[in-house]
Amino acid sequence: MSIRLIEQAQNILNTNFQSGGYTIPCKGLYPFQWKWDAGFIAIGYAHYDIEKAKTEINSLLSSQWLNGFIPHIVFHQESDTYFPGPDFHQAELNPLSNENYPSTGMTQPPVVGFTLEKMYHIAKDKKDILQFIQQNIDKVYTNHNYFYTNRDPKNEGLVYIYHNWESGTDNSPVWDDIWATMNPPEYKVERKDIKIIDPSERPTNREYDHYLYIIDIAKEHKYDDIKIAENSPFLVQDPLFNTLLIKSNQSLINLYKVLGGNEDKIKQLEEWQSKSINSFNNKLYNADLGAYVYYDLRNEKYINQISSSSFAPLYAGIPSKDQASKIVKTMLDKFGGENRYLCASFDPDSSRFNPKKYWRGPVWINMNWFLYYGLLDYGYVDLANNIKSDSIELITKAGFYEYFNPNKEVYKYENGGYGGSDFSWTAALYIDLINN
Ligand code: 9WN
Repeated sequence: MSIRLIEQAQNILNTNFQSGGYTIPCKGLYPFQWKWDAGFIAIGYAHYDIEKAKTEINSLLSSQWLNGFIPHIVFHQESDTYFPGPDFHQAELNPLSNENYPSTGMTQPPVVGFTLEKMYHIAKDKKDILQFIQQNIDKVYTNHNYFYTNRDPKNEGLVYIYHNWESGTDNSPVWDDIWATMNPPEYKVERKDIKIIDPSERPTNREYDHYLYIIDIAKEHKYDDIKIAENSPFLVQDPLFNTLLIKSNQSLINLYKVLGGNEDKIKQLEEWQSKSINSFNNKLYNADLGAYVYYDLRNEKYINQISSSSFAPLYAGIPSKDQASKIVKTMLDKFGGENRYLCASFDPDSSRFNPKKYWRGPVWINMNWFLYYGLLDYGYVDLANNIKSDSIELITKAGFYEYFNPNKEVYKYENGGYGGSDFSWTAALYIDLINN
C-alpha cells in the first residue's frame, strides 16, 4: 500500500469538495453534484472524514422531489463549463420537482441505500451514524417506492431507464441498437466537454443529438413518467441499474432491522426484493451467452450485448451459484487474459469495442469495485483480488483518471488514463479498496 497514493486520493476529494457542501466529480468537465458519484464519494470520505460523508449525502437528498425522485445532476451553483445545464434540462416543468434545487429531470443508478449501509459499517461511532441513518433512510425508501410505482409499467419488478445518462454507462455500445431506431434532428449546440477532453475519448456530436432529443421529448411531456413510458424512444431495463436497486433494497432491509420497528417497510421491501430478483433471473439472464443482458421495452426486444454491467448482478447476490460460475467464465474468456486489465467496460471481442472511448471499452474503477465485492461474496477470492490489484496498478501507473485503457501493452509507451483527471470516485473507491 502506498501512503502517498492514499494522501493523494484524500487531497483529490478535499479539493473537489465545494463550499456548498458537495463534491464535484472533477474540475471543469463536471462542475456539479452527480447522483451516483455522490454515493461513491461518500464511501471514500467515510474512511477518514465521516462528517463530509454525511454532508455529501445530505446535499444530494436535499434535491429530492415531492414524488421521491432523486435527480442525476443537482445544479448547486452556476457554471459555464458544462453543457447541457439547467436551462436545457428545465426540470421545473414537472410540478413535483424541487423548488429549491435546480436539477435534471432524469435520474442515475440507486446507490444511496448501499452507501448508507457501507457508511454504517465503516463509521467508528455507531450511535452517531445510526442517528444520521435514522434521519435519512425514509427518504431513500420513498425513492425506491418512486421507482417501483412509476418506472415499472408492466409490474414486473424491473424498473426502466429512459435515457442513456440514467444508466451511468452513458456511451455504451449497447445503446447503438437504440440509436439505430431513431433519427433525431442535428442540434447546433456548443459542447463544452470536447474543449476540455480529447474528443476521441468522448461521444460524437451525432451521439449527443440522440441524448438531447430524448430530453426534448421528456420535456414536451413535462417529465411525466407515464407519458415518458409511452413516448420515449429510449426505454430500457438495464441490468446494472436494477442490480443497484436490488442491492440498495437489501441494504435498507438490513438497516431498518438494525434501527428496529418499521415492519411495514421491511415487508414491502422484501416483496419488491423477491419479485425483482425472480424477474431479473427469468428475463435478463441469457444462458447461451452466460451473461445478463438488456431488455429494450420500447421495441420489445433483447439487446444481446455483453458489457461489464452483464456481470454486475454478482454485487447484489442475484445469480445462483451455477449462473455465477457461468458469468465468471464469460468474464475470464472474453474480458480476461494476460495482456488485459480487468475489467473492460465492453466486450473486447466485439467490433464496437474501443479501448480509449468513454464507456465503449475502458476500465472504470466503480465497475471494478462492484465486481470485487460481488466476487468476494460468491467465494471467488483470487479473481476478486486480481480485480482489486488491477485497479490499483492502473491508478499507480496512470493516476486518478476517470477511465483507463484495458490493454497492458499501451502503458509501455503512453499514459492509458483518459477523460477527467483527479477524478473523485476513482480516488474515493481507491481509499475503500485499500482499506478493505
Ligand atoms: C453525464 C459524472 C458523470 C458520471 C457518468 C459519466 C459522465 C456525464 C457526462 O460523468 O456522464 O451524466 O457529461 O458525460 O458517464 O457515469 O456520473 O462523473
